[in-house]
Amino acid sequence: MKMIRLFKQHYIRKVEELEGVWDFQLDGCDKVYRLAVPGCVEQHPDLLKTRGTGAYNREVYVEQNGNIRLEFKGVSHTGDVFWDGEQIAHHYNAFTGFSAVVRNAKKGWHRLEVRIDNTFGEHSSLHVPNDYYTYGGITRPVSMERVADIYISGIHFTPYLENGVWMGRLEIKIRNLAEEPAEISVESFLEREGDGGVSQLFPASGAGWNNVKVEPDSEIVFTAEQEFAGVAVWSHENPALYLWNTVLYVNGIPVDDMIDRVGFREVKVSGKRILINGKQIFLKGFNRHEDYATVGCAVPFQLMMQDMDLMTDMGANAVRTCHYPNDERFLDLCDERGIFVWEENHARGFGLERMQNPNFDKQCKDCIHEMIESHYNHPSIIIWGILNECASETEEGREKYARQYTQIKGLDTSRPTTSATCRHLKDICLDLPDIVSFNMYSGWYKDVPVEETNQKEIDWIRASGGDGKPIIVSEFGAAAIYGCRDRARSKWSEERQADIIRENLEVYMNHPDICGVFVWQFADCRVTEEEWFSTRARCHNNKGIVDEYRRPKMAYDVIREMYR
Ligand code: ADA
Repeated sequence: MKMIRLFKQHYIRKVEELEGVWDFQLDGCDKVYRLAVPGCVEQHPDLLKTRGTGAYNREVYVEQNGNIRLEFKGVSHTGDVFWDGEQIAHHYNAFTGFSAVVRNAKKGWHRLEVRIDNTFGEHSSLHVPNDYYTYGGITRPVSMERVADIYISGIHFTPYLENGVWMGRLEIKIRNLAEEPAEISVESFLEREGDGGVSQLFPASGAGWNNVKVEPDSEIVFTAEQEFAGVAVWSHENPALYLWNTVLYVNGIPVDDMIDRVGFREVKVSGKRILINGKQIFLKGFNRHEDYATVGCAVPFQLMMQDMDLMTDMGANAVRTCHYPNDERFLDLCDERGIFVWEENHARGFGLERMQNPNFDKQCKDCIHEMIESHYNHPSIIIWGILNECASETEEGREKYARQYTQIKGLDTSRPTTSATCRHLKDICLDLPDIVSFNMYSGWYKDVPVEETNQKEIDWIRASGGDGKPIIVSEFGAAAIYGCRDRARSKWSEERQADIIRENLEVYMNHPDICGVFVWQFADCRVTEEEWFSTRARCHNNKGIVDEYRRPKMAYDVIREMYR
């Protein structure tokens, strides 16, 4: 399955996907493996528990002299890229992409090496032993592009309503690699997939996008506010998408292009409600890890599709990308299916000590920047989340939460923020986000009554900085081992999980202060064996509504009944 996105992003720019079989060697081992890319090294029977470093290698053919741009959608969890032996990129974090440009590559064969590292240690503050597994590998797609000296390096689209008329703010970033200045023009237009009706945008109003001089070795941004009268709106019920096509001309010659998919929708927080295009929504969601039996986190598109079909079959309208930025193809699916997305940066369960890792602040900052830079245009993303269950009960932790929320607002003012807390009755950060979210396992970790526990939590939220804000129950649920049936409905049976899910949903879906729920979790996922996670049965987090092979447990039908 050759696919980087669910639609074609370039007609002028030549793109080749480097999907296939690459050589792989673990450091210190002579054996050369032939591994699939994208893929996890753990997929190979010799490499099931790889926690180490190694190198992927392959030859690539450059068809003509010119600049080569390599894009890696995800290398887990640290990648170092070499072109003919020379390092051209370093990147930490499996869940955000990165790219590198090789200037003036010569026609012919070249050697591409990707060194990977999925070890734990001080160098890695976000990939740590956890209640999900960190694999090794080139786990998301890789592409090789031919770019001119001047090319489009990014396009952002912000839809908004002005006096009832749809507007769009367009930002088009152009990079000039050359040593001399150039004169360029940019043209942009929007079209509905399939119906070819094109609304010519620029240079309709001569918006100053013609014959602009770009200095050598620089990057400039073209911006414009454009009216879009009569467009179809993106919503859960009717997720209308548009292809936004931008073409770059140098001396009148089209030299590059970039297409992204956008949707006209507006997200607002109004009092205790979340509004999409002015209409209140109630989020009926799942927490979904990128993890699947046998393929690890390198979930192929067909299986993403199956996950989407199962979640929508259960009546979900939302998904939370716990606990890291997701594969763009899954986000493309959410755009197409009208599924609301809470996307969050990479963090799960860091106490203050882990937040004090000297790499933590920068690795979070990079992750947030890369997540928003690359996922900005997805209409399905309606909330940016950070720092799941981190040290939000401490002053030092609060400084980090505040810094990250500020960073997000600096990158995107069009979406509300939140964070899932478990610092019950002692969180000191609830005044910072637009939406307050909490994780609560009434009936599983604690046999406490759902209703009273929930009301106590909400009363405390209202009195601790969260007054007047929307509230989301970002996690609730229970574990069950697939196939474990018990008329006594004891813990770990499918019956008990179904009972706990029902009892929780009956409270959360009927509380006036709650505007959304996310079941923990969609599917069972593998966890690391270090630390307390080794107490997890089968070294899996077994709270899935389906198991790791997507086989439904009894709770599937309870959610299907209640979400629909
Ligand atoms: C936490 C955490 C999840 C998962 C869950 C559980 O809320 O956010 O990642 O670990 O608990 O299963 O206990």
